[in-house]
Amino acid sequence: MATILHLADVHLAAKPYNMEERREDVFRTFETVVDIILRDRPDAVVIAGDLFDKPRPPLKDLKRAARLFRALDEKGINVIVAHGEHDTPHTLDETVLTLLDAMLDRFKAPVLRRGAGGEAMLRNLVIDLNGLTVFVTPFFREEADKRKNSLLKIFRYFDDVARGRMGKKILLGHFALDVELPYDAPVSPLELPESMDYVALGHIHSKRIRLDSRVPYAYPGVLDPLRIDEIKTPGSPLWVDLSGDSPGVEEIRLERRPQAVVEVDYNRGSESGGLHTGSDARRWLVAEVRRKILAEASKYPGKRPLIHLVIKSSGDVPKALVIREGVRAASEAGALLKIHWKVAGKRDDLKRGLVHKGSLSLVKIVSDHYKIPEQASALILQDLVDSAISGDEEGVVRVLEKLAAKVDKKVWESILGVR
Ligand SMILES: [Mn+2]
Repeated sequence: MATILHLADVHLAAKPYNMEERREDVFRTFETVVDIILRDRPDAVVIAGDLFDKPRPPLKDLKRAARLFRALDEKGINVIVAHGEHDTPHTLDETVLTLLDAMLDRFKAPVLRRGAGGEAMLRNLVIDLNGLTVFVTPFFREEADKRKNSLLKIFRYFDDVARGRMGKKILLGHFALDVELPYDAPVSPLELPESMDYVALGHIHSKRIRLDSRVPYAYPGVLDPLRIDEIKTPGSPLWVDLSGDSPGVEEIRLERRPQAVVEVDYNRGSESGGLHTGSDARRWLVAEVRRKILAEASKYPGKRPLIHLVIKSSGDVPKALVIREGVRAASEAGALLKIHWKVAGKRDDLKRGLVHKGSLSLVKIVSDHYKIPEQASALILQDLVDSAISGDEEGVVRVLEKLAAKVDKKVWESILGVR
């Protein structure tokens, strides 16, 4: 056992910006990786969480994924998958990953189950591959401090098992390390089980390769950038060579749909260059939107880039005009277009509106109910409103999940009237 392919944050069935083309992109990119796997035949493929974007992907997406994993299975490729936050349901149930595990011989996605005595069966989490042992960290939907305890307990068990074994050992898991992402990180690199040769992680969407850490670890990053802030730091699958004393890691370059950001600052148009009247400013805006989209798209001949048009303004923007001109220019240039509105002040206005509307303040209700500061409550509600306005269904789900994770099970039970 010498080489593994390490992937994470694939997010199959994601549909960024509600674009069918992007849903297809995510699958295509993954299919490219599957072709590489079939050609180069690593001893194992490890996927460190968020293989699927949602716990219940559409059946057509599940079918398409199942075909790919069956192809790998039939060629004798071992695929070990950890659950991530996107593919773990909120209820204790089977998952699409445990379903694939049940269907395929060489596809393993272990979860923490309880035995007859109610004892957690940690043994299930250790996958033996003939000279390579993969220790799969289960995903815990718990608050950071509880998660930390659960993880440390499991790491201790893994260390005990690993010490008695020959061969190479890999820890696989979906969580942040505090030095990489201080927010919501349950553990530090020094708390990783010491007997591992390599720690294959997922969750952080920008690539991190830390082979000089006490226990070498890496995050491959997101397979196909999903959000505008991920464009400049796309992830890549990692070839990990474990034949030496320390692991060697090589990034696999993938071709993806080009994505670029162009920005139009409406303030500049309305203030400078003598453009004082509203109609002059609007003419300037329309011309600028068109010019920037065409110029950017021309950098990718023969491709169909996704152009992110960011409109900045400190006041009202004629949105319909921007959308009409943007769509027209993008279609002429053969590009996909996503418009992002950065209209300053709007956020604060809305927040104030949420706080002060009469005696019933939504912000106050949420803050009382979830026992979080009003500021946090306002931000969460703002995210919810923003996502809803822009038709970002996944954004809405993310916010609701965040709220759900903060609430004690007892509270939900009382809300739902179950005992
Ligand atoms: Mn992810």
